[in-house]
Amino acid sequence: MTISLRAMPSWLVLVIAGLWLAGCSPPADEPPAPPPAADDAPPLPAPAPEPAPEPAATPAEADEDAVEMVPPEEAVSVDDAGVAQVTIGSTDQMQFTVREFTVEAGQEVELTLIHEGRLAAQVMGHNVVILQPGEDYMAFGGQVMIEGGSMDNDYLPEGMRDRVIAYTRMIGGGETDTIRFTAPDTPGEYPFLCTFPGHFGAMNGVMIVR
Ligand SMILES: [Cu+2]
Repeated sequence: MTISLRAMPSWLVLVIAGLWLAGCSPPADEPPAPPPAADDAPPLPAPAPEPAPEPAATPAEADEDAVEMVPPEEAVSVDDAGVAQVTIGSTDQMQFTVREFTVEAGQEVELTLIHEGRLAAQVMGHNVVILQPGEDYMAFGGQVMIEGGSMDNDYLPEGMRDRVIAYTRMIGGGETDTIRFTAPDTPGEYPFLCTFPGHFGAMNGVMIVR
């Protein structure tokens, strides 16, 4: 365009200049273009990760903490020599697997205590102490500490042993102890317990002699 500015009125020059400026440069007060949405937009909720498939609980896992109890009628087997074989499990959950078993009066008994747990005897020791009839396992268990029970005497103080029919030693996780004794000639109910401090409330049972 070859228009001489001199030929135009000065107001027209200003108008043309204004239009030219308006077309070429953005007005100063125009808000800046929004930044790319990725930086500034409210974060979209992250897509939920695929839920990991729940491992199917096998019966063994589901019952991991449950103690497999042995019913009284299955707790004793008599071997070829006529000896009553009794196996009592014990656990880190402070439980016996056998709470009742029956032997004949005067029968030879071989009793095995198994500690099925992992904890040491100092923290989760177990024994089986079978008491004379008429003894109360709660009273007996409570008296053990008063009479000087300790790991050194298997929590069975010397002064209390005449109230006992038979007893195992105090064992820890993975250990076993087997004792052999003759069942009393007198039929009756003979309480048993673990004498580790605080265990007798949960760890007790009865040997029935018939
Ligand atoms: Cu115990």
